[in-house]
Amino acid sequence: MNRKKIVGSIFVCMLMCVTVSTVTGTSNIEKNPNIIPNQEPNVTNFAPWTLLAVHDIGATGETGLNGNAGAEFDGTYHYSTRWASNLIHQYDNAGNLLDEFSIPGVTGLRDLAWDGQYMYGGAAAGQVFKMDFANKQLVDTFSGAFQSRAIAYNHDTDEFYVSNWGDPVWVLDNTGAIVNQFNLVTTTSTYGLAYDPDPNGPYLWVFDQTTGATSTIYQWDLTAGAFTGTTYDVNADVGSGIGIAGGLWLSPDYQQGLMCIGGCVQDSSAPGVTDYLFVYELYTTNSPPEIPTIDGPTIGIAGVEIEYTLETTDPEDEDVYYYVEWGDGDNTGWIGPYASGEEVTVGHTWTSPDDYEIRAKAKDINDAESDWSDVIVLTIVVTDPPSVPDISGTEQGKPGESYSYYFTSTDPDGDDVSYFIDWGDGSVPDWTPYRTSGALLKENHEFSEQGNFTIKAKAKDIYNAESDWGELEVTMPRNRVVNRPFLQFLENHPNMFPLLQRLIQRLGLQ
Ligand SMILES: [Ca+2]
Ligand SMILES: [Ca+2]
Ligand SMILES: [Ca+2]
Repeated sequence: MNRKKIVGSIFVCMLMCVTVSTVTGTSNIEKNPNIIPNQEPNVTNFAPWTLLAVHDIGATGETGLNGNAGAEFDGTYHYSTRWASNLIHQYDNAGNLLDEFSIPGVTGLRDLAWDGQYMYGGAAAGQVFKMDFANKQLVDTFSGAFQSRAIAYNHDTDEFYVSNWGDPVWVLDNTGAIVNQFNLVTTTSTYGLAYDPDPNGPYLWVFDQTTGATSTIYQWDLTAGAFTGTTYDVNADVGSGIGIAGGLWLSPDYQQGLMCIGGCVQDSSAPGVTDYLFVYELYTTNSPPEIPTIDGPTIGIAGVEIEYTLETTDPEDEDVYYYVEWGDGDNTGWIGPYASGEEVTVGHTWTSPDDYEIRAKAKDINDAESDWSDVIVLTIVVTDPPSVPDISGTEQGKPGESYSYYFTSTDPDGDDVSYFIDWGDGSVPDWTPYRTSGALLKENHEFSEQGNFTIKAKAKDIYNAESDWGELEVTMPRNRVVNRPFLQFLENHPNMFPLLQRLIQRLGLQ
């Protein structure tokens, strides 16, 4: 991987920035004033960090001003905060500025964190603001004996990590109460934090300004409580090469199948240079299948198999397995694999009357598992099926004429009944609406062809208990319009066309 691969015109722009920059004076850079002077961390870049995007959001870019520091991505939009103001900026995925706004009661935001609904951040002080960016409202403020410049949200534990320069990393619960803290020790200028649920971790990524590596991302192993040695120098790819760390985020939603890490490089240490948002591919992810749908009856009878259909899709289109709990202590185990999107039918038989909760989940061939589906409550009853339908009506008729037929079935439990009528002539059979047990059902039917037909009907009650088939044989002998004068001619000349006459007799036309 070529980590120096930079995209199109941005590369040209950055080259220009480098050539025009001279390191004189600062404007609104927020550099850690407490950097340990002689600390030179050993920075080792590792492949493959592929740079996916760089967006100029500073003096020469979208906002037109430097001082942009915090950063976050909510799955749809990028955000940056301007630390010495109350300004928040929203961008699309192409880095275009969409909105500039403020939230009443909030100023001086640095790094941000996103919990899937709310945005969190602090002003390098003992508060974390819980904000609704969509409605531009302050929802809550957590206060405590911590300092929140850098912030990350751990969605696995519903906790926050906050820190400020070389302070400890404080672990806050979802009310802002401190539940733990630890020291990063070797880095002393933390500006951005991001949580990484990597199964090999979990990790906390630290974006730090420590001297000699002023824009470097470090990987901290939360289980081991130590840096892993994995680092990345963003200055190698982004901006003038003299930028300093800002906010940091991590998201599986920037690009399907990828865990991406992004942030803001504050690059305002020299006139003419600017601030950047950046995004790197961190590693590939595998998403679980969608929560499966399960469809089928909510009522049934003991001892008769009931069928349900399952369906899901996998974001990577991988084959999937299903697991169904039947609510009676039985389950299907993992069944499959099936193609993503293929409808699968499974059946089960319950032995005793009760209510049963049925639910299903799915996993892909790489063991990424969905959550459980909604529950179907199945009521199992004991009931007898309706009687075999009695069928009556015209047994001899003509094709093309409509005749009435009558069906009756009685359910011993008095349950309503539905009839499944097969006319035997190739027309598509179907269940009728439910009607009172024993009530006469009248259906009109027309046989379009000549012949003998078997009308068949079965009945079911509201619990799907089915009767055997009832039958009625009918015959539709003839109804032909024929050329009478021609027949009469043949009759009058019996010896003229003997073969033809015999044939006509055979066909029953005469
Ligand atoms: Ca963050
Ligand atoms: Ca998958
Ligand atoms: Ca019944």
